[in-house]
Amino acid sequence: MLDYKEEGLEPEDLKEMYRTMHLARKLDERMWLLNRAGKLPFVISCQGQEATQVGAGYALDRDVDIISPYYRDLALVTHFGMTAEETMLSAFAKKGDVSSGGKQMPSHFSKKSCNIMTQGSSVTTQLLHAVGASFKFKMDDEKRVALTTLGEGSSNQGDFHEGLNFVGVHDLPFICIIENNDYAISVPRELQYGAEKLSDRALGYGMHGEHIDGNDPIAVYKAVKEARQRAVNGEGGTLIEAMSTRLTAHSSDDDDSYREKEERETMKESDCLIKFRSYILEHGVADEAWFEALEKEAKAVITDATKAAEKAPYPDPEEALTHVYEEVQHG
Ligand SMILES: Cc1ncc(C[n+]2csc(CCOP(=O)(O)OP(=O)(O)O)c2C)c(N)n1
Repeated sequence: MLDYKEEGLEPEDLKEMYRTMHLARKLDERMWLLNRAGKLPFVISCQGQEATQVGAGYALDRDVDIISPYYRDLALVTHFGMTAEETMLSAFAKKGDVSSGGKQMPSHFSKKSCNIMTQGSSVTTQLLHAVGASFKFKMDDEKRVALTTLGEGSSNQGDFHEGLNFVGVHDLPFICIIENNDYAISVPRELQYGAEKLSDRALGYGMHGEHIDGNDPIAVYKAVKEARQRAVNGEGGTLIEAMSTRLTAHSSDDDDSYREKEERETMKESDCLIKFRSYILEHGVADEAWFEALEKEAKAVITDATKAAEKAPYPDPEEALTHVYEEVQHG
């Protein structure tokens, strides 16, 4: 892992980053348990990708920048202000769900007040939304950036190439992170693309490209901070390929049998949460007691959130068409 001091980070920054990564991991684990208990219909995980997500979020300015995430970005949206209760309300498809009032699939995050853009289920469409936002920022001469994320499989969609070409032509304040976790559902990366590194594509779009260790939150923080600086300086977009490890199967509807047992065992060694915990201990940033207190705090927050979401009402059938089409005033 990179040296946090060299990147201008303080011990308190590392603790805040770890706290968000940990909360997202524990929320995710709780949702899988609830799924297996038959209480939640569907879960799709951030587990293993928290370092990329929190490192990136931490380098942005939450007050002005916009994120256009994908379904695996629970840690990123948690950093941007999605609460544990809001995550649970969405997972239980309840009326109080901030993203869609319980009408979208879970993990289709959005929260306008926190600059989290809405998303559809077709992969890579979120990239175009971020391109549009960054085009607006440029036209209005605003010092803001739009950041989007996606999996490496999604980087083969037409939307990806069209969107990044547009960014390159107009030098937009835009950052794209490919969270490369090696699989698209169960398809390994050698069957998804012929390139050695997806970040090399940046050259063809006329923008800066970087290939980084996505399991190191400090490396991701550095890459995104520099990308943000270039963007607000008017130097255009950045394509970052963050090599990550997806610790779960694609979703609660899939199994992990496409991976060899050996691979499943070794991937635990690259678990970003465990690695970051060791780093924090080794650098004397926090002690065991701090981690224990954090564990208790997260457990209490998640239990309260789960209870509140379980008790909350479902949307009324009459609401099926609200927030879907523009509401027209008659008469
Ligand atoms: C346009 C489109 N095609 C196919 C799907 C079905 N689908 C959902 S997720 C997914 C795999 C995406 O893999 P990747 O982009 O690598 O992300 P990961 O889930 O591995 O993080 C597919 C094919 C979809 N949602 N949208």
